[in-house]
Amino acid sequence: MSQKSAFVTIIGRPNTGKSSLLNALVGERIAAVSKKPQTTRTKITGVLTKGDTQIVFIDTPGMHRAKTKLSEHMVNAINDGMSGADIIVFMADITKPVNDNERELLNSIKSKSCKVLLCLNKIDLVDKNTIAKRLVEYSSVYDFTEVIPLSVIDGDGIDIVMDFLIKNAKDGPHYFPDDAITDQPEKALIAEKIREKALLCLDDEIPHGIAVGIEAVGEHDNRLGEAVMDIDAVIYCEKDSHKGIIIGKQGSMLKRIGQAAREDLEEFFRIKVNLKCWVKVKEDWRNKEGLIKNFGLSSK
Ligand SMILES: Nc1nc2c(ncn2[C@@H]2O[C@H](COP(=O)(O)OP(=O)(O)OP(=O)(O)O)[C@@H](O)[C@H]2O)c(=O)[nH]1
Ligand SMILES: [Mg+2]
Repeated sequence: MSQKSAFVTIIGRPNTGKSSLLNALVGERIAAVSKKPQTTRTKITGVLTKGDTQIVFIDTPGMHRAKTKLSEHMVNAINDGMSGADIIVFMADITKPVNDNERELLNSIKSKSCKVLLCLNKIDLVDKNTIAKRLVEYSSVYDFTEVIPLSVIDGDGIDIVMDFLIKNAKDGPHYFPDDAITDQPEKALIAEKIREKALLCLDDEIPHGIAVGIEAVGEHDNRLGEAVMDIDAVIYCEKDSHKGIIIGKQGSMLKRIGQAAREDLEEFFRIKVNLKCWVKVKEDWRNKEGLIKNFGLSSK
């Protein structure tokens, strides 16, 4: 049987549902998803092998104007993610009109020879007229290979996206083992799950300043002879006042974040988890190259 493969990079403005699509296509929650823009900070690889075809997905941070050193790395990660793509999935939020960031991003890919699929996401939130209107709007900016309106949340249209990708895969080797779902190291996956829960629980202002470091991962058998995964994690923030909020009254917020993260980790790794979380302040870390690198967020 001949093997087929394709590198598929998902790009678009923040909060359009790129990571949600990656998770839906791969069938596992690899990438953090939240309603806050700029959730994804670095490129994240997801892998799906169906029969003779392997699709390697690259989820990227949402395109935005860089304001911190971290944002510069995020924007680099987008370009880096696109460099080897066979297919680009341009993800748009159908509830919003095309904006300048998107025009710029689309202009920048005009010179590329790869196929470009437009996914108009969140059709669960609009009527048929809006779908038609956006279709015309986006098609006037770029000559897309195909346009698929979808709702990742409802699982509506995912199969059409999948069919398009499989149809457009080319003869080529499988780059990952056929049962792989990601190339993210275990520690990175754990850190992202904890950060996702912090984003979920915390106010708008703090989340962008949060990073999660995993200090140790181990395993032991409990008294019942069950395997337990031990995780020591540190949630970093930029100010003492933020530290107080993350810990909460008598530790209530940290407990909430930790509990939600533990449940998610147990489901993902299918093992009992003993998660210990601390909070530390690293002032202005988003502008410090050393710390950005430490948190695994450097694009270099
Ligand atoms: N209503 C609706 N919401 C959706 C849909 N798909 C994703 N969302 C929501 O949109 C928000 C953003 O989703 P993400 O997947 O984190 O978006 P993203 O494009 O990866 O965002 P960044 O990483 O910040 O660039 C989340 O609250 C999702 O639950 C959809 O089909 N319909
Ligand atoms: Mg994302």
